[in-house]
Amino acid sequence: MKRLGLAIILGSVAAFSQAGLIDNFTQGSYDTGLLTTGSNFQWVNAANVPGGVRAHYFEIESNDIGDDGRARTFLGPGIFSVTSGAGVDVYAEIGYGFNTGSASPNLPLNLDFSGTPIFSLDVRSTDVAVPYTVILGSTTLGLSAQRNGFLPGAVTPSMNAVATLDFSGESFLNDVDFIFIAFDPVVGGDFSITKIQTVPEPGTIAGVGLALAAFARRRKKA
Ligand SMILES: [Ca+2]
Ligand SMILES: [Ca+2]
Repeated sequence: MKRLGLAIILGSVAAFSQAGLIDNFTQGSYDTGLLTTGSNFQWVNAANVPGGVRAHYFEIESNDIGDDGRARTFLGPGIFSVTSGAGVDVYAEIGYGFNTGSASPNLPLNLDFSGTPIFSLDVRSTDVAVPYTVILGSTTLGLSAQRNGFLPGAVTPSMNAVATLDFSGESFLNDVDFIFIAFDPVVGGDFSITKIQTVPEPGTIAGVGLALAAFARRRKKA
């Protein structure tokens, strides 16, 4: 992480809520406009995301030819989009559990991901694969875990592509206080995502399906 710091702050445990949808980008518009240098930090109010605030950080890492970069969260279409011109290297972060104006997580979300330990992104478009990092943590328990992956390359909207990272086995998933996601596209790289959610392990879903099928078979016999 570069700007959204993750200093652990002890907080009190509030009411826990079940996880699932984290963000579908239908609330809280954000647009850096064209940047050729420097960085942009924004906290956007979005009532339907955990904590009600989506923290954004966007940075021009390097720029060879004076072209432009852009980070957008569109209101309405439901897209978080990062684009960069040829020769421009950008970096973007999204955070939840950060109060407006704070680069450290200080708005404990108290989410329970224990039944939905798979962190899932709906990927609308990419040109080339995009390295990304997700950090989940509990400020109450002083624990966090990081996973790294890639958004697949050459994604188009009709592909319904999904990128997942597995946090199962982490001991603090019943008290997730902050969510941090960093995207580091290569030079000229673009991507857009439409949904962030946590989902059950595939085996859990299959198990439920098998149990239902067995139940249906028993009912038929009876
Ligand atoms: Ca907590
Ligand atoms: Ca980059």
